[in-house]
Amino acid sequence: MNLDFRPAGGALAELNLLQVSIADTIGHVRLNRPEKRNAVNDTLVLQLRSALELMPSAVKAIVLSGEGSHFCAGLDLSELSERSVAEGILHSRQWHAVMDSIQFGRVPVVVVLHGAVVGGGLEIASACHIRVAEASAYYGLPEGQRGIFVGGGGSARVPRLAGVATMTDMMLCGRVLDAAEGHQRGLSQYLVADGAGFAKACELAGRIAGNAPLSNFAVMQALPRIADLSQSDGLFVESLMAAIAQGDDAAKQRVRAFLEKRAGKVEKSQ
Ligand code: 1HE
Repeated sequence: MNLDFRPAGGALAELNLLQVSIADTIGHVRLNRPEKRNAVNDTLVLQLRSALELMPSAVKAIVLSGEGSHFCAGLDLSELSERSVAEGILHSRQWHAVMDSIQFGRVPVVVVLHGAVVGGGLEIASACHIRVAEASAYYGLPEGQRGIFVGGGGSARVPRLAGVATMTDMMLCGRVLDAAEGHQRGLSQYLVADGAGFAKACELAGRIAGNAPLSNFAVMQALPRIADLSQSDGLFVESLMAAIAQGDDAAKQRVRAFLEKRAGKVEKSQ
């Protein structure tokens, strides 16, 4: 997919630890601190939230990636040393707010993973909706070795992807999963060759951007919440969401297009 990404202007251009560009309905946010392996300091985590919030309304899907040889080395450990307990809680809650702004934001985020996806880097990845891993990607939670615990939502999100046992192994034993193991355990939905991740992510973002906005909204907002409910409550919420989505004009037009043979069929991927 050949998209003409152009650097974003205005307030988005001022986010100095990110590179933000836009091509039509797709926004691209790149972590841009390669000299520190995209380690996430307080400024970077807040800029990430700002980038999502400031995206123009024409943007319907976002691709997130990392500059340099690694996606993200996790929390910037140089900022950790002098925090009190209370400051530690607030810091973690700030990460939670930013990760929620990814997961429950306005548009879906497709993340491209390469090299180290560790600690807070894995927490960011697990807050995104679609994970495309390149062969070089590897996953670790070195918090166990650093004497700390995950604080950016990892304990809630990583087990939902890969299971409590895998996360326990990663934290207690320092187990590092390569791209193939991570894929097998559910950390990525797509596994591609090195260098192919961005194009794949753009292709997927293009498809997502072409969906009816209310369908994307339902998938982002309702699906993870239904998964946390009892089956009975979840099914009731599903009925509400289904009725809201199908009542929308976009749904009516799309269903009519299919019935009038103007819309694509469901076909096997190549
Ligand atoms: C950093 C960080 C960092 C690199 N905080 N400065 N995360 C970790 O425990 C992972 C720590 N990082 C690493 O294991 C390695 O850096 C990598 C495997 C990611 C990359 O290795 P490499 O050889 O390519 O780079 P490097 O030489 O280790 O690092 C380059 C520079 O980035 C160097 O700084 P310099 O001034 O000496 O050039 C490193 O110090 C710096 N750097 N990673 C600070 N993480 C919300 S809670 C989440 C909790 C966590 O994420 S804990 C896990 C933290």
